[in-house]
Amino acid sequence: MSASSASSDLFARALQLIPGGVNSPVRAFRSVGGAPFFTKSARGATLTTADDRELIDFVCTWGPAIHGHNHPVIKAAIASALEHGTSFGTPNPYEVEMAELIARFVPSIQKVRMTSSGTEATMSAIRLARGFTKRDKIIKFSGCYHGHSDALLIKAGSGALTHGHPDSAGVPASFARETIVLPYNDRAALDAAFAANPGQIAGLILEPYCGNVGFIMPDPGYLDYVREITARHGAVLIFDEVMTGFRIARGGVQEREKISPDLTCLGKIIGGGLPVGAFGGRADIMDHLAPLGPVYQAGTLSGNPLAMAAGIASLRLLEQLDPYARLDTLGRRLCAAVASACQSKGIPVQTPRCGSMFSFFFTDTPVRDYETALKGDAKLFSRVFHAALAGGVYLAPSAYEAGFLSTAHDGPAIDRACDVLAAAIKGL
Ligand code: KE4
Repeated sequence: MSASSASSDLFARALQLIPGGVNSPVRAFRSVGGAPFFTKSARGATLTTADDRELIDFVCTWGPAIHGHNHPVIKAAIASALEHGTSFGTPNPYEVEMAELIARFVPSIQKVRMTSSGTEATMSAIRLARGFTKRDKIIKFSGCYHGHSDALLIKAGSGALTHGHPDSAGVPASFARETIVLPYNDRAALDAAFAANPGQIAGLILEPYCGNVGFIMPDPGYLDYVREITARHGAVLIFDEVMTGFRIARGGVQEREKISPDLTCLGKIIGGGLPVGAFGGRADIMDHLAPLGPVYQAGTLSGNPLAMAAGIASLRLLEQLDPYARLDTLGRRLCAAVASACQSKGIPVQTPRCGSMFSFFFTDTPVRDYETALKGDAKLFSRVFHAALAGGVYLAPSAYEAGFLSTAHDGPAIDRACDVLAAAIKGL
């Protein structure tokens, strides 16, 4: 679908002053082709574009909108906080309530520090792991994306993979040398890395369920092995749950898998749609952070009262509604509709999913890591993307992203989306 006049006019203006016309690369539609639409409002499961098109949204602003867009309870919480101001630069009551909620939802988090993005959270967690262990090397995994800090933009997923630059320019070789990149779901590679770097690995960071190379889940026992080998070698285990936190389960993947990492990175849902990130975990590690310890980390808007109020409302709604079974039913319906339509067309497809997080890989090879994810037919994905968009359904504009559902997708939205996606595939 080419953007119609309003969006295309906005895009033309944006291109004059904003690189690629976007403030985050994956929004640019470069891997699926065509020009992006602009959104002027959002409510529930729906985006309203600048062209007055209504789209059923399966990006959910990349995860935060688990209750749907502009939820009245979250909106009211922001409005109430706004009465008292937007930013104080001092501690505020909301930060305390957020810290208590996070600690209650995620028991492995004994202490937590707020940031304003997921990137800041993971960047800070890496620095903390290095400061705590006095070691330099970090292990990450191909296709995992942890935001755009230098140490982690190596064989990264999400927009880096989408645009074919998993290793970003501008990262000095000396930095990259300290990052060891391993294949996900490969125990032998873990053994080899620790054997080759005895006493040098400060930490290991991974998306416990990968959401930035499409959606990939771990082999049975893999995460237990990661936990065991990092403990054995004194490396800090960091779960990047920026995307999966509070989405896969109330306590994230670590609750579902019953594994306690040393540190956890969070974001998205805990901001209720406002800028946010957080990292937390073992108190003996977190107490190395300034002002207590030698690892410096800071942020003007960390713990911002509006973001905290929105996040608190979002977490409290999760506690009140416990929507996970409902989200799982919705996700199952959507993936079944796609799988059935593909089967009727003789198109091979994988539809990996956990609850309300999913993706579609057009391949008959089971996808279990970066290499097998690349076997998916990205061109076919683009055709499905545009056919769905023409029908009023907005999927993530990349074969290397996860899709998301919200509680607002229940009812007419999921019915229509299943019909549109089935028709899109059958019409290929
Ligand atoms: P932010 O800095 O974008 O708030 O968070 C970075 C980040 C860290 N860790 C994980 C697991 C993430 O998924 C992300 C960001 N996710 C992408 C979506 N793939 C954000 C969308 C974008 O880059 O525009």
